[in-house]
Amino acid sequence: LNVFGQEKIWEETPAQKKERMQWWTDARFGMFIHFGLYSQAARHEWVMRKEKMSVEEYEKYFELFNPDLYDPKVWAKKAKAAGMKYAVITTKHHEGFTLFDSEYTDYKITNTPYGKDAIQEWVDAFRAEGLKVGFYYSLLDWHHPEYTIDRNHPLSPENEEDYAKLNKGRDMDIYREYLKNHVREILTKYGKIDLLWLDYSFPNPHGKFAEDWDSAGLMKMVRELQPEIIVNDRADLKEYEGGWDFTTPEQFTVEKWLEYNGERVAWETCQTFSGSWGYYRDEYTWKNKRQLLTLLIESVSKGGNVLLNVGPTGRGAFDPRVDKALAEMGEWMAYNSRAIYECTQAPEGFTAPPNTVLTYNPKSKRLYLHLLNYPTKNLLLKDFKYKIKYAQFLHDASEIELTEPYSHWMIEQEFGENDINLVLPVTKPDVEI
Ligand code: FUL
Repeated sequence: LNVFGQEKIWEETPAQKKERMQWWTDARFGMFIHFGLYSQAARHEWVMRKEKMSVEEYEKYFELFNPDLYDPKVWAKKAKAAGMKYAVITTKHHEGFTLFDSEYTDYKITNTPYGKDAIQEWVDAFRAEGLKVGFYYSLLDWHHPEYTIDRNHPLSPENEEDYAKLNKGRDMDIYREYLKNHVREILTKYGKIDLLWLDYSFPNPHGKFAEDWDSAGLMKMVRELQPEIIVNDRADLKEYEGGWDFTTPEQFTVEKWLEYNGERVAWETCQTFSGSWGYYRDEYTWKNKRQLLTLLIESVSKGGNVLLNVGPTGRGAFDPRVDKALAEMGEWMAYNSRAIYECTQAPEGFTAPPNTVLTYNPKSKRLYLHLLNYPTKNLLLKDFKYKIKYAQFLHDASEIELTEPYSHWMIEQEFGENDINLVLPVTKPDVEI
């Protein structure tokens, strides 16, 4: 039994867990893909809920779905070029439509004009580029007739009393079986799957607790089917050992590494370019290159991953704004990914100087100092003197001079016994080429 007095979901030592998660911890950067019927509405993946569409109204997108430009080989090449090491695709989002062929529903891609299972091809394409593959699966389902109508549901009523009426005859037992069958399908039909991203369980007055999904039973099945799989934390299971492997701060800048029950836990922040996860034609609030790179660097400096989302269009292609952002990140990664992959926060005792961020590779014992604002010539490294041996630029491996204080001014400027000075060229080298 576990600390909650329940039967243990999964037997594994912390060392085994660390090993199972190693590729993911080293990878640091992945691509999230939100692709579904909502891609055609092009105004948010929650459009069904936001505009309170009935199942019948929404089905127009099902009848039209034909992503003729869908070529996951192109997507995979772009992800790889951006420096991403894994990818996670929505096999079913809250709308209930499946991108995979399923025995358990007719509301699936093979019944649209497109007519083919999109997932096998996707897995093959990303694997071929050497990326790890993950599946997102929504526990919520706004299409299934047995699924409880709650506040998030497109059919949610104005009045509290009407919930009971509307839910009369809806049977979550049936839905629970259905979702389990789906998860079994996606974890058995496509070979080895590296990651499962379930979404989401937040307790609310109308249900959606772990019992609604039989989360413990679901997780046991998942671990049996794919013993090496890595699973996120959105099924409302309390147990870090077995119940979930990493936590998922959404659109959130993590200030400090995250803890659970007093222990440090693995985390991955998922982030959009512009706000919406599904393709949103008229959204113009895009993060720029500096924001995206800073997000990645800062996340790694706190021991976390970034899962950056792309919402392909209804025709199955990436928006030019996505291509531009990915290419920009790729240019930077081509020279700087050594400061990202396998890296984590700096060891105890290192404090980043102002306007800098530190990342550290514990295997190679390299410390990376990211200069967010390029300083004028001298940068004081407080308390670094006896901890570092040598300094060089990352982009061209050229040596950077390290000096003792060389003027009275410096000595008067609180230059301590353990400090050292980094002498940078006055002109910032063009590290992005
Ligand atoms: C949320 C979902 O409701 C969003 O649509 C999106 O999938 C995001 C990653 O998770 O909880």
